[in-house]
Amino acid sequence: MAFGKEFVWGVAASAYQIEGRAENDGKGEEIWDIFGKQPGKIKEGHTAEVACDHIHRYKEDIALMKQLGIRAYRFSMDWSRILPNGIGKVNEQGIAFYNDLIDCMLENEVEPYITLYHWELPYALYQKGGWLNPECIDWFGEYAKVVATYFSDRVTKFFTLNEPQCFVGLGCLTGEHAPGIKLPLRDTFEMAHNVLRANGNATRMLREYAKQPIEVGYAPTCGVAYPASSKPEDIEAARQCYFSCPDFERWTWNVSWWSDPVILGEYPEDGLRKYHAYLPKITKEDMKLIQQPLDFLGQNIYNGYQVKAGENSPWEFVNRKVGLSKTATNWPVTPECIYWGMKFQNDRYHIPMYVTENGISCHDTVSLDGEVHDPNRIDFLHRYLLQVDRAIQEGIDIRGYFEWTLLDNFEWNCGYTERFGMVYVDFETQQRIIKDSGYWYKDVINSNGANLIIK
Ligand code: GCO
Repeated sequence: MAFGKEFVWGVAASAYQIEGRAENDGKGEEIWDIFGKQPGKIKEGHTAEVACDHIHRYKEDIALMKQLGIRAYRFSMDWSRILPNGIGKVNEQGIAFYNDLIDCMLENEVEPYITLYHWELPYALYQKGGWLNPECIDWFGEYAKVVATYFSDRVTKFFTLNEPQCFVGLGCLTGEHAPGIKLPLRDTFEMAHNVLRANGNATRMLREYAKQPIEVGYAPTCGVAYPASSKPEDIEAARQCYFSCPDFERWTWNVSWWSDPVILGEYPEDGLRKYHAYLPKITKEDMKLIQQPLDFLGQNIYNGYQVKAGENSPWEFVNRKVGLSKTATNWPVTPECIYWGMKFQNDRYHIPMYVTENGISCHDTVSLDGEVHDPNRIDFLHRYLLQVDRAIQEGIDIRGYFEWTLLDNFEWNCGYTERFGMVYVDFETQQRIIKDSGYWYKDVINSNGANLIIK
């Protein structure tokens, strides 16, 4: 196995999905609170009022990480817990919670990786137009300044945004996620441009107000186009498809539109042509603000789709083989996609990377023996990690792997109907039960991947 001794073995989670509320915690409302109150938006009417009660149980949860030998925790801070109105007055209770959480991690030798924004938009800012209001550039910068001011004395790794593809696309183009609106196409492109500028400003503010040298990255996602064969023409077809700009109805499911400006300093040519009629004014100053240097790029990779060189087109989609393994969320199990995704990203951006999310929802249950046996999750992670190792063996600079996720939690509009955790949560009692995959991941970490070798 090629995992170096510095390789980071972590888990990822997000504030809204696990924290819940505490009495008079001073936290402001956010878009998911309001969205969840609308009938039919969240499966079975579930809400995140309690979630995993992490706000009260974080010491127990960090102790679980320690027990499993987990070395790093990519978690998000809830913007509305720190700045209840999004800007202005800081909520001291929110600061105290995250101070305690970080101190608890450090005491348990778990390195904190902070994500500033994992979809927790303060409702007060949404009422001012949210990401569609260009003032979001200053709002996000102010929030980043507060986080750097209070936490960068102990935290040196930061991610700015999690998956703009989702919070712009699902939130404001198709409306399946909060705030659940369907904006005119033109507005979604303006929003995306604001988001990228806000990302640049937050990156700049983190660095300016950090108490010590820090590293900053960002964590986009997307399904991965990967080749149907090892033929060079199929590989090139997959690469082209992966970085292409999709048609309008699903345009945000896009790799290059969200990463080229940040890393290469310009929007992809084919997107500028295709989306021309819907684009906002884009200035040189905008592009300079967007292209703040990053120390690493995160990638949330779950699955992909096969393409081959087309007869009369650059690529053709290849039908999935009949009976392909699926997860409980009905996502395909496509381990090769993580190799090809990291390879293609490396070839284009030449930047250190982390797998910032990878995991699987399974039909987990507590068996008669009181344990939670999840062989499908173990097999899934094993196959994907072998592909991560394959990429590292080819010299791709992958710094670490954050498994999604430690605890079964609030899976957005699916509520608690999906279980992604390595630790089972009984949502009636909040009891945690480490699943077989949690103990397996402990062996992966302890052996630095040596136990992945198939004898
Ligand atoms: C995402 C989000 C996570 C999800 C996880 C499982 O990638 O959609 O970052 O919050 O819960 O990916 O869907």
